[in-house]
Amino acid sequence: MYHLYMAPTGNGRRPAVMLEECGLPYTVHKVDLAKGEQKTPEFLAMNPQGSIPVLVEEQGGKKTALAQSGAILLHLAEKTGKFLPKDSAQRAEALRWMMTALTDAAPASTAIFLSSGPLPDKTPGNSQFFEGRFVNLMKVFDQQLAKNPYLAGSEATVADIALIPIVAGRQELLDKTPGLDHLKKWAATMKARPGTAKGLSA
Ligand SMILES: N[C@@H](CCC(=O)N[C@@H](CS)C(=O)NCC(=O)O)C(=O)O
Repeated sequence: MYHLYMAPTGNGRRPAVMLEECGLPYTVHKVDLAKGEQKTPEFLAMNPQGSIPVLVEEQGGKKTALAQSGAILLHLAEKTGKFLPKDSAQRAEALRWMMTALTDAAPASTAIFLSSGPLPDKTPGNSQFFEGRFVNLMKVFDQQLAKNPYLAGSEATVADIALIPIVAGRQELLDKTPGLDHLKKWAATMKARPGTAKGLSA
């Protein structure tokens, strides 16, 4: 049995999509970030970084907590044998695009969020700058998706599960951006998958 501590953000929903797609049973525990619930002693005992998501795994009376959405995806992929190709070259490709989503696209999306609110010195130029950076990255994913229906080939992998919450969270920006047809088609395909749809609504 799994317990997912999350908030309705891209990072929080990523493991929910993976759990759904793998068909694993789990309970969602919503963490109110605005109230600082991620900084309570109970939460910090699970993740000293004080951030969501955290996946708690209960097995044989033992509980283990795992933070970082990317680590959660890989852990579940290894456990279930799903969404991580066995072939070494395909596996490398899946990991490459998963990391581009997690280490490049996710922070670029976070920068848009920060410049629209929490950043102390805001100017409209900042938001435009960060939106431009995000769209440029999306063009790279779009080029890759021109070659194959999914990021690492003909099947969905951890790469697609890593990226979809980011793209879904920036729907408004992407809708007003011309082009990106392959990325938009891929997003529609991903969102039509029942597991992904359920995970994205967590
Ligand atoms: N790289 C981390 C990012 C986690 C993260 O930034 N979580 C945010 C919400 S999306 C959070 O908990 N922020 C609250 C805080 O840091 O106090 C992951 O992918 O899990």
